[in-house]
Amino acid sequence: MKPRPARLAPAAAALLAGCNRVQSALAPAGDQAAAIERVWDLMLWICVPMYVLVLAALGWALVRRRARGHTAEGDRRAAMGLTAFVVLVAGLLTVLTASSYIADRHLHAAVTDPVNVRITAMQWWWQVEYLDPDPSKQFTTANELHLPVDRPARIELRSSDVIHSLWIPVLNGKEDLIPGRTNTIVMTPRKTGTYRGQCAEFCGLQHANMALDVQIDDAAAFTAWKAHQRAPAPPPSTPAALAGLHEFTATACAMCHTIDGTDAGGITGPNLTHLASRRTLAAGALPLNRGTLTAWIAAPQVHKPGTNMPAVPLRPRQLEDIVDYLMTLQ
Ligand code: HEC
Ligand SMILES: [Cu+2]
Repeated sequence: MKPRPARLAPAAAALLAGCNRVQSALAPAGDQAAAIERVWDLMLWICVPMYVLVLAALGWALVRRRARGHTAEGDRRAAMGLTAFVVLVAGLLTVLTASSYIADRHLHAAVTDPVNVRITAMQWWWQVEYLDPDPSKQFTTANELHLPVDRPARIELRSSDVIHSLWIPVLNGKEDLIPGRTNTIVMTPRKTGTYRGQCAEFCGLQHANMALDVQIDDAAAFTAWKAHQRAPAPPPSTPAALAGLHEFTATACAMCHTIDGTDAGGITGPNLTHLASRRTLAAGALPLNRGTLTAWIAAPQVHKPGTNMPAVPLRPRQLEDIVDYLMTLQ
């Protein structure tokens, strides 16, 4: 995978994402997106020649009109030509309708042994829960979706505030997340790699900064990732990190964020248990590193104006310690 253009403005990064194939419906990495792409290809290859044909006929008609007046023989041929054209159009429309129907069957085909995930959209980030019949094996992360290759994923979609839409173009089409409703979408990845999804339904001020980092791994890497995410946060190992954990739980942070294995149990913000293992911060608004993390906590409204995370007043020392601690949350 090519390195991500970390310093570009998010809108430009999103645009480029379409070109470097991490977020392109024309570079499918899964069965459902491939079925959609087949319809797209067919439409292109039918509609482009038809368009050219119609324009050619129009040009021909314009020239002919001046060349000759109309005769009975000419009228008969025109009627025959027109009838043939109507039959052709009806036939091609039937092909397009049938292909769209077949693609739809692919998108909604039953799957066996799926990975079960629940994605809840919030203004303006994604909560991602990995479901398991055994509750002790469930865990929650945010703004990243990891899936194993060659195994279907059944994703339950919910919203906690307004209507959002999940779109991971390399895996499937769009599906709305609607408050008070549960939708589901199935994705069967076929190619490992790093991809990108994006909210595709205008949902307020930071709608454009509502991206989802998508990672398709082989089965072994996925299992290892899952086992790691299920584990509680590693205990702080340096005095600064220990102080950071204390500041985190003593200030407002813990009211909104959960860190498993600590007293922090807030649920209005993303789960931070393994924050440092993510690639991005605040739903793709920033790449994740020490500098951006510090900047984000110091002034979230500067980096994502309107975000539901307030700036919590912290002394420089407190901020440093909290960042020290959060960076240990691998
Ligand atoms: C009133 C609730 C609230 C408080 C208090 C709060 N946050 Fe947040 N935090 C949020 C929300 C909501 C988001 C998601 C913002 C977004 O992406 O739009 C967030 C995002 C984050 C993220 C990015 C997480 C990710 O998955 O990318 C970090 C890190 C973070 N907060 C750390 C902190 C720290 C440290 C404090 C204390 C100094 C704190 N927060 C205080 C609500 C809060
Ligand atoms: Cu949204």
